[in-house]
Amino acid sequence: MSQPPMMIGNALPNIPWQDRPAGCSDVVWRYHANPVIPRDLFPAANSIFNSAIVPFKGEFAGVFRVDSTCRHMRIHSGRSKDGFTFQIDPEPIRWICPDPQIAEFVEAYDPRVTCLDGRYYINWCNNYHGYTIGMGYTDDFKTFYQMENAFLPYNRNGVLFPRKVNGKYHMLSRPSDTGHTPFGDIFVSQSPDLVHWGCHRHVMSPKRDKANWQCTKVGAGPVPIETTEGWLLFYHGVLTSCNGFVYSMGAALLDLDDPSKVRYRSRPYLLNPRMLYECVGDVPNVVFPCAALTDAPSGRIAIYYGSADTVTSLAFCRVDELLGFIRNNSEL
Ligand code: BMA
Repeated sequence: MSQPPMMIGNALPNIPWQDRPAGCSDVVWRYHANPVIPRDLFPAANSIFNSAIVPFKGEFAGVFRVDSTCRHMRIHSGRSKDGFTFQIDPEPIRWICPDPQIAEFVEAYDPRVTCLDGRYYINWCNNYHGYTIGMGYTDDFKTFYQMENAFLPYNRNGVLFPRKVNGKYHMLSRPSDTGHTPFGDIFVSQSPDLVHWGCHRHVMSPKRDKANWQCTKVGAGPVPIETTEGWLLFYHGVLTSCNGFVYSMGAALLDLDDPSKVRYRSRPYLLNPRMLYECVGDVPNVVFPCAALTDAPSGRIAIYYGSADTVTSLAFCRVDELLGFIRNNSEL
C-alpha cells in the first residue's frame, strides 16, 4: 500500500493552529480572528504585511514588512510567543555590512526567512539602483549581517531553499521591471556559496488564458516545504481585472532533485481575496503569502499572508489534503 504524502522536517507542537471550521470544505481555511497583525501595531506604522515568521527557541521570530506613516518601505525584526500575537521593533533592521556600496539601499520589502544549517537567512526586495534580491543573515534576530545582493536589478520574490539540492544552494526569483511589472515567471538559480548565483532555470509561467487567476504573473511565496513527494511551493498568481491586479494564492509541487521541474500545479486558486481585510486596504484585493510554519509529524501547515497590503493574516491546511488536492486538480 502506498504511504500518504509526508512532510520532511521538524516537529512544531506549538504551531499556531485552528481546526477547519464545521461546514467548511476548503482545502485552505482562514484563522477566525484575522488579521493577526494590525496595521497600527505601533504609532509610526502605516501598514504591516507580507512578513516572514519562523520557529525560534521554542517561540517565534520574524522579519516584518512595515510601511511607515512617511510611506517608507522597511523591514523590522519581531518576536511572538505563540505565533498569533507579535511584538515588532519600531526601528527598522540596521544591517552590519562590510561593503558601504551595497549598504546604501533605499527601500526594503517583502522579506522571506529561511532556516538553513542553523542560521536564519533573509531575502528581501531591495532597492539598490532598482529592485533586486537583498540577502543577509542573523543568528539571534538581534544582530543582522548584510550579504551581497543575489542578482542584478530587476528582480523580486527571492526565496532560498532550506537545504542544498545536489550539493548547491537554490533560490527562486522573478525577474521584473521598474514598476508594477505586468509579467513575471518564476526561475530557480544555483550557488556554491550563497554569493555567486548562476545556472538559472525556468520553473513556471503565468497562464495564457486572460481570465485566469494566474494570467499576469506568478511569484514564489513561503520557503518551499520538503515532502516525500517533492517541494511544496505556495505562490502568488495575479489576474489583471478591469479594476487592476488581483493577487491569489496557489501551490505547486516541484521535483525534489530538480526544483525547475513542476510535477503538479493547482488549477484553481487555494485562497483569494474575499474577506473585507483582503479586499479593502492600501492595495485592494491582495493575498500575498510570505511564510509557512510546519509541524511534520501531524502534517499541519500555518501560512502567513499579507492582506490588501495593509495587515498580516493566517490560514491553515494539512499537507496530505493539500497534496491530494493539487494532484487531483493539476494543470501544468
Ligand atoms: C507586488 C509587491 C507586493 C505587493 C503586491 C500588491 O508587486 O509590491 O509587495 O503586496 O505588489 O500590491
